[in-house]
Amino acid sequence: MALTKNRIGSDPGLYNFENKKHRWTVFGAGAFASATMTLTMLLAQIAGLVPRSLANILSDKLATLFPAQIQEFFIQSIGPMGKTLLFYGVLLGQIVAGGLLALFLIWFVPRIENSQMLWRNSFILSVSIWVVTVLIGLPLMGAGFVGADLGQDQVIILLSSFLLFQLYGLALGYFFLKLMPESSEDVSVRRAEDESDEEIGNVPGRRRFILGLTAFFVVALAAGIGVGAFKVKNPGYWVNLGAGYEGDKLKGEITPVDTFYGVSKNVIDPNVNATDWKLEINGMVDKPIAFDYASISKLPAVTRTHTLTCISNPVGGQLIGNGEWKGTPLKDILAQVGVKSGAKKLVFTCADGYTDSITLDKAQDPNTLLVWEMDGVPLPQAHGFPVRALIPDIYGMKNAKWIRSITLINTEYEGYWQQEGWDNLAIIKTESTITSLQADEDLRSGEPVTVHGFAFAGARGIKKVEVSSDGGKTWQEARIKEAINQNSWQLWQFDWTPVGAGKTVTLTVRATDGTGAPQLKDNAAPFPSGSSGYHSVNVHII
Ligand SMILES: Nc1nc2c(c(=O)[nH]1)N[C@H]1C(S)=C(S)[C@@H](COP(=O)(O)O)O[C@H]1N2
Ligand SMILES: [Mo]
Repeated sequence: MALTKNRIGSDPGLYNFENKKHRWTVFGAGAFASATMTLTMLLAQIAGLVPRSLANILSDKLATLFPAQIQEFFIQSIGPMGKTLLFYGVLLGQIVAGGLLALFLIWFVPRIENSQMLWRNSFILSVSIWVVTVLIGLPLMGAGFVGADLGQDQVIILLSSFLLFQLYGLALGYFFLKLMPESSEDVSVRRAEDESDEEIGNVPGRRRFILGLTAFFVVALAAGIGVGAFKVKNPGYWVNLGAGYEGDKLKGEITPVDTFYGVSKNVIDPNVNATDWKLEINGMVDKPIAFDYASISKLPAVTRTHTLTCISNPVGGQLIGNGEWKGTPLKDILAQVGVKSGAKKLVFTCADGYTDSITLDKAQDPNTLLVWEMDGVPLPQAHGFPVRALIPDIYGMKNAKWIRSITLINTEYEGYWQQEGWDNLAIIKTESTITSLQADEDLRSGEPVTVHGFAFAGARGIKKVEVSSDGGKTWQEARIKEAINQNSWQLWQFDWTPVGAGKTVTLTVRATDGTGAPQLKDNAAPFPSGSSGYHSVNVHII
């Protein structure tokens, strides 16, 4: 006889756990309590009440424990899924941990005399796990002592995690009372005397309650994750392929916003509220300044096309897009704050905890912008609302989104991806891609086709694009369309008449950048400095 109201000596305790039989019930109460907390956490995040949660911080940290090559393998193979799966794993782990903590509690306090004692112990447990999380968990997750490295998020994360753990404690007490075979004193006394545990455990209402609750949490958590994925237009995916491709066809010179590729380290991107947001420019400056949304969007603005591409983009890949952005040159803001002599780098710190740096030289480039509009609309959440950076000639990685501060420093700096071994200069390599032909497409012998594509060499521009239809023995020049802007890709066309029905032909493209340097021929994987090699497509002549 165990969990039921039971007479032990003369003291009728509410629960006594000396019988180990009901461990599953105890575990279940803890898991349900944790599921309640997890669901609330997810909803608070989707609603934008909290920018990130401990689950995000933990899954980010876990991801970094994989060697960079393995991370790269996951990005290339299951790109959109890798980080999402990891995050789900953390949520599941959080629910299991809630169950284990309930077992820990009854191991520690094997007899609970009355409901006051139950609530008191749940409270002590929830405060203790918060204290342990803050003092030990956060530093282990790389968030610093008491979350010191969480920047502006420190207070909200400490507070929200405290409240969430309290919710766990309350829910634990509730589910204990609900799931124990009986909580009403009279009934349980009688049952303890008259019936076996099995019969009590089989009370039909209890089984229905457990099944119903399990179904509720499965559905609600799945819905929460689903809504989160939709609401943050970049579906929270690690990588959202886009590049203005439809199938393999490039849609146009300017990539529509809804097909613009997206890359973020987050499963759920930060939902920044423009009214509380501010951007601080600080560090080695004469007059630190903070902009709010209204004041930054009133600064003198320029509109520029600028191609963004990810350092993870494989040869011929879709992590590239050309946007029309509106914002202000960073150098004008630097002139306003006054850069102290000796400053070497600028560090961007973002609402999702992401950081990266650029050199002061790059920051002074007239084409380095802080932007708040993309293709005529306010910067979409997925692309960094309210403000992101655009850095000419440098891979997307350093084009920080959701920026909250820009700090001038006189040392080297390694940002989020550099700590994983990615290149800290990240200069865009010259690339050229065939976009109008599908792999293994059939083309009629003797019928002329126009092959299309783009070429991009960062700020260096494109001097020449050539196409080969004989495996690189001979090359013919393609026509290049003039760039809209120095930092935008260039479209090219090549007229070609396939001949010889039955043959398979490989079309290959290569470009020469504005300085006369040829595109690198040797294949390189994206890690650590960006991919290289020629893009080619096989077609069948019929
Ligand atoms: N704050 C923040 N900025 C970020 C990232 C991020 O995860 N967090 N990802 C970077 C990477 S790797 C790339 S390629 C670009 C992608 O920008 P896009 O999603 O607007 O295309 O954003 C960069 N800026
Ligand atoms: Mo990227």
